[in-house]
Amino acid sequence: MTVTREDTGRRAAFPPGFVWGVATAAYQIEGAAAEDGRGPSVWDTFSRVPGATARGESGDVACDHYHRWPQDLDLLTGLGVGAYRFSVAWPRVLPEGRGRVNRRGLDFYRRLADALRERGISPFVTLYHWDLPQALEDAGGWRDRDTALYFADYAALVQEAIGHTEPHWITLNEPYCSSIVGYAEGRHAPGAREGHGALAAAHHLLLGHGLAAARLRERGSAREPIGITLNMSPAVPGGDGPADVAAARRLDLLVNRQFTEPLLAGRYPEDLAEVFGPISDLSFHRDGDLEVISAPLDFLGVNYYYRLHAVAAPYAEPDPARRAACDIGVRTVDPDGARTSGLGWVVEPQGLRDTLTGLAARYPGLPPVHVTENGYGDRGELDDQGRIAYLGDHLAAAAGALADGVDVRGYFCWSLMDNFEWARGYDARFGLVHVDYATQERTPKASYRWFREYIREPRRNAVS
Ligand code: IFM
Repeated sequence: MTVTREDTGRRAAFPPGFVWGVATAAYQIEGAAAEDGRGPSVWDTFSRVPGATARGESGDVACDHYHRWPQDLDLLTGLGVGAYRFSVAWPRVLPEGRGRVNRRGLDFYRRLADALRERGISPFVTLYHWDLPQALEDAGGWRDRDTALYFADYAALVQEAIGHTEPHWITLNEPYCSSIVGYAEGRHAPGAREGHGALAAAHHLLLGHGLAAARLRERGSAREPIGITLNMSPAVPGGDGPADVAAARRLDLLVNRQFTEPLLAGRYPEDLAEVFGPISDLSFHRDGDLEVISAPLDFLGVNYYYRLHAVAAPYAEPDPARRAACDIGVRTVDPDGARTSGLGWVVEPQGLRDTLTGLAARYPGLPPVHVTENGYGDRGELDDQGRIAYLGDHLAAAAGALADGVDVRGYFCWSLMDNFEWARGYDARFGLVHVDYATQERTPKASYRWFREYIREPRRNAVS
């Protein structure tokens, strides 16, 4: 069945009660990096490493949301969203990651969550969007099992402070990035290029999710749904031969199944040892971990941006024992004539529908799904027709998945406003609202107005 933007890509294609929202993350918008007792995170450290981020940029000031949040909440109200996904900065509430609590940090998030509720906007709270307290990284970071235990303590602390606002809890954002991109590719904090360490990080992030989810469930009310957000990128062969098919399968393992199999099926992927055996004995897997990790979720968050087209390639490191975990004999290619975003990312809306229907097919009993991120990057045009086309086509794809029977409950556009795009710095912009970083002036783009119209409830005819 082909679903076009015209036939299902309208508000009417989504059921009553569908959640419409926008998303942000603490380090990307807050700024105030050294204020009110916040401790340093791995991103504060990493962004100071020469060459680590474009133009040496950091989240020191970002969108200054820490001071301007009431104005940013006005933008949410003006947009008409029913939900706002933001993240809590672990080092703002626990400057050393554990032990000493920074009440001023907790107060900030309490004020924010209370104000959202007062405006009739549901908080979707991500507990970890990559800003590990530096003190914990110094002690081993996510390579170390204890970090998962500290994460659960931190989650319980945040729940005490804002659980009364009945948020949806998202334990982790994109553990693929915080493990493989951070500990294997080194493109993100903490900038490591490791084999075993990155795989241990991936596992300990999942364990941290499971431990935190159990604590939240133990102490929270039934009105605080608990989930996790994964970045899903279908890996498809970029060529015809069996070697490319095998390459796509390895990439699917690295990016997707490494996380979905333990979480949603309570098992490790069948090819995990085959692909990663040369760099790790996987000794960080302990008895009982899978039960913790696979405890039922109230929802799954899916972030979708693009598909990956994989072809077989030589390993970068000939000695298997010295390979980084991302060195799996795969190269990605862009399909000929591909449509691309303003940042050159391949645009394939069908990949969102395939992701959602593929999850439902592979995992019977899949929990309800929220698309917790989807968005378009460019250099900051105010008349951002490329973003409008991207969002419209991906909403049609989400509607297509609904038509296929997938229980999709919500859609969050990334992002409310332009922000610090990690290693790419401020030049790459994903916002519905433009931010002038020199003045901090916010200007809604054409896509802001378009999204507002798109999600608006159909008006009732006042004359009966
Ligand atoms: O900006 C990021 C976000 O932090 C995580 N998901 C992808 C976005 C765009 O790259």
